[in-house]
Formats: sequence, structure tokens, C-alpha cells
Amino acid sequence: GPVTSPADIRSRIPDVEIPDVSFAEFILGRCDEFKDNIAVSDYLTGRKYTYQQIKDFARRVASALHKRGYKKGDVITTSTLNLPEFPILVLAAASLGVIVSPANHMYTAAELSRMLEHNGACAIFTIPQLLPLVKEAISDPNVSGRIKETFTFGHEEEGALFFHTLMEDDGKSFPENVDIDPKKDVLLMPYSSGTTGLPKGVMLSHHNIVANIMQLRDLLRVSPDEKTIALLPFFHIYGLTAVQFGSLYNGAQLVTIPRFEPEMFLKAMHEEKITILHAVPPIVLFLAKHPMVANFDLSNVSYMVSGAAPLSESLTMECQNRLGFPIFQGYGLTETSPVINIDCHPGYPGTIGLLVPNTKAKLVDVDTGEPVKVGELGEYCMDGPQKMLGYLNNQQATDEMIDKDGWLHTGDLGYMREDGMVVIEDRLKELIKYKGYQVPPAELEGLLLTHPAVSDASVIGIPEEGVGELPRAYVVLKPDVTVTPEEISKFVEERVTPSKRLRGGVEFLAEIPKTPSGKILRRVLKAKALQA
Ligand code: AYL
Repeated sequence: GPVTSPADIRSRIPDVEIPDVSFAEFILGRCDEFKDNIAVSDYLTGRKYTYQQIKDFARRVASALHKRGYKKGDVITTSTLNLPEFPILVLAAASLGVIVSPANHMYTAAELSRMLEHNGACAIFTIPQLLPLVKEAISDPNVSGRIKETFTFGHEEEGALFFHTLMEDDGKSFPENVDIDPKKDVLLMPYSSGTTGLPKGVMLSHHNIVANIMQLRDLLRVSPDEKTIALLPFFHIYGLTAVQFGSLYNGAQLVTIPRFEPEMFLKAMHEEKITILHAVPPIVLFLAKHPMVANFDLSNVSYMVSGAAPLSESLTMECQNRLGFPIFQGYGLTETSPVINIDCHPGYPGTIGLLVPNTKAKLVDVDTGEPVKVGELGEYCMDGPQKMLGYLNNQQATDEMIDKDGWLHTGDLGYMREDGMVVIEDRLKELIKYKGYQVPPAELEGLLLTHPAVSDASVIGIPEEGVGELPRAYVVLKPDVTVTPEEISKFVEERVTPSKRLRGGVEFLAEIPKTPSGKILRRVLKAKALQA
């Protein structure tokens, strides 16, 4: 029977076979099977590609990029809304061994330059409306020498190459002999702050991504007659792999919408007769409560998945009862490609559900590292083929997350119920999540310290119904300065992506509580915030 000790959590599902192939082989092989089925279509423009076309264009783009000198190990960055050409680019890059490191398209120019400086990208793929911002980002002296080429999707724009011309390549230079080791070579490099500090490049191998798609296959049962909506951004691991390639591997039709706008989203769901919806808790909340939802037909939906942040049992029930389709809760991290657990219907609402196959987990005491007992809080740890290779150029952060025995420490606190199911209750790590987006406190603290009036700062998350947490700053001012909390907020707002704004407010303090070694005592600040 299933093992239900917090010391040794195993999957109740038998292991699955994970093919030892490169990602391009894994997906392009399926394109031959699903041939003339629509692989991806764009809701607003109607632009679409069949599976055969996806493969053909991926090979043409790979051929064109190969001719332009792109080679195994090179890094490219994307900064774009969701588009049907996105999977073509990823598959072309995968064929060449080129690493895709996607950026949040809402980044400011400074945020984008920092990422490009860090990930070492040699090209960027964007859309015309973002080109001015991208140009500003790559004019940064620490970046400008390295970005060789900028491409735009959509239409041709002065100052950039046009992605479409890559799709028109004759395909003759497609390199058939790129030597890819699926377990060692990096395919994707999204950014995540992990348990502490600034965002880091998460090195995910071909095998990591192939594994997670196989681990989910029998649980999510996506069939070729399904239609999946690509609502979540392709720059985040959830939209990038679970949604986009979970759909394409299984022969379903992926329908892209550029961004979440309530009415457009509902219209797309209705008109396209979407059957699979991947979302985050704020969208579950919207579907459970908003009057507008009643005006649209969502009866084709067979299930919805919510991931990236906790979804309460009450909200799960409320939404399921209103709309009549089941909601599955997924749990995982960018560092785990991303899914570790998933609660499929009828399931165990409020828990993270079943461990995916080929994966083991345990709950350990934060101080001693020893396994906890049923009902006791411990840090959730995992090991499995979806575990990242490590963080780019950061062995220390890698070693802090993956211990010498290979366990990845999630930074999440949970307990095991009597029935063996795990509930994630809190976060040990400093990460703040706003609407499922990562808000790394260290990044905001670093930014606050650049303000001329600020001598010290700490940022924590204040729990807020429906959105997760709101970032709040505690700020120590330099002597004899006059500045208002609103001015500090504004200063931050002008320099960060909207999800990182200080929506939880700014408070002035005489001193930031710290340990003798200088570590911020976030718990003390949290307790203070909850008292107030
Ligand atoms: P990142 N419940 C509670 N916390 C969660 C959950 C959940 N279901 N899912 C993610 N988190 C938190 O890298 C948790 O703190 O990846 C975790 O360490 O942006 C952190 O978010 C990781 O944040 C899917 C689809 C999981 C997507 C994902 C997650 C990707 C989020 C399962 O089916």
C-alpha cells in the first residue's frame, strides 16, 4: 500500500517510463502523429498552425538560426505576449541546443537589462510594441556588446529583424547532428529567486521537461480532441511548460490569448469551446464570484487546474459548485519543472494532492533536518527527475536548495494529515507571491536602499484574500530627511514590474529587527504587521 510517513512519502502512482530523448525529438515526433490537427491558434487574430506546420517551421527557424551562427549553449531571451509562434521558437532553439531564457514582458528596461546581463543572452525575441523598451534595455553598457540580434514577432519593424523571415528559410541548413545529452544540457532557463536573494537563472534540462510532461500525462489525460487556453504567460514555468507543452505533447489545440482581460478571456472560453483551463487562484476567485461570468457558456470545460499559489478548500468548492467542472490543484516550483504534487478530482481539496510518479518527498524539521511526525509542521523536500540542474553561476544558492543527499528543499512549510495527504500551510522562504507572481523581497530592499533618504529597508508580504500577499516595506530613514511613505511607494513603482509594487504600504521604523549576524528577522516584522 501507499507509504504515509512524513519521513518517506512516495507516489501512489506507479512509475512511468521517461524517454531518454532531447526535447525537440520528444515533441517533434508527436507532430508526425497529429499531422493536420491544429496545434496552436491565436484567439484574437485567428492565426493558426497545424502540428505538421509547427514541425516544419521549427526546422526552418532552426536552419535559419544555425546559418546565423547560433549554436549549442547559446542563450536567447524572449520578451513577448503569448503568441502562436512561441512554441516554434522554443522547438527551433531546442533542436540547436540553444537555451531559452524567457523574460517577463512587463519588466522595466532596467529589470530587463539586469536579467540580460546575468543570463548572458546573445539575442532577444520581442514584439513591435516592446521594441523601444528592449532597445533601451540593451543599450545598457553591460549588455550592449553581447546582444547580437533583436527579432520581432508579429510584423516587421525598423531596427529589428523579422521573425517571419526565419520561418521562410528553406530549412536546408537544419543541423541533424547536434549532440544533446538530455540529462546534462539545459533547455530552459526561467528566473526565480528560490528561497532567498535575487532572481537566479534556473537551469532546466531537456530531461527535466520531458519528465514532468510524462509524470502528468496519466493524471491530466489531455487528449487530441481537447482545447487548452494559453492564458498564463509563457515567460513563467507554468505557462511555458505545463500549459504550452502539456498541450502540444498530447495533440490538443492550444489557444493563445495575449493577456488576461476578464471579458476577452470569457469570450474566448465561450467561443472557442475551451475544454481545459489552467489558471491561478485569483482567476478561480474571479470565476467563483464575478457576475459577468454568468453571461458566458463554460459548459465545455472538463477540468480546471489551479497552481502557483495556495487555493483554499472553500474557494475550490464555491467555484466548482457554481460552474460544474472540477478544479485540480497543482503544487510545485520553477526549480521542479514545475509540478511535484497535483490534486485531481475528486481528490482532497485543501491539500496538494498526489505526489506525481517517479518522485519522493519528505517533511523535515527546519532546525534539526530530521523527519517530523504526522500533524507536525516541516519543510517539504523532494527528489525526482524534474529537479533542476542548479542555478546559473551560483553554486552556493544551488547547494542551499539541493542538499548533499540530493534532496531539494522547497522552502515551503507543511504537515501530513492522518490520511497521508500533505497541506502546505506557510512559506519558510522569504519569497512573496502576488497573484502567483514571484516578488523577491531582496530585490525591492536593494532598490529601496538606492533611494537617497533611505538608510535601511525590509520587505515582507501581508496576506490578502484572493491575491496571496501584498508587498509591504519597512523603511528606516536617514537623519534629517523629509520624505513621505507615498513618495517611497512612487519611487519603487517607477522602477519595477507592476506585480512588485508596494501595494501593502510603506511604514517608517527606527530600526529593522535583525539577528546578531545581520539577517532580517522577517518573522518579527510579520507578527508586527498582523498585530496592527
Ligand atoms: P514558482 N499551494 C501553495 N503554494 C504553492 C502552490 C500551491 N498549490 N503552488 C506553488 N506554490 C508556491 O517558482 C510555493 O511557495 O512556481 C512554491 O515554493 O513561481 C512557490 O509557489 C513556487 O513558485 C502546477 C502549475 C505548480 C504551476 C506550478 C507552480 C509554479 C510556481 C503546479 O500545476
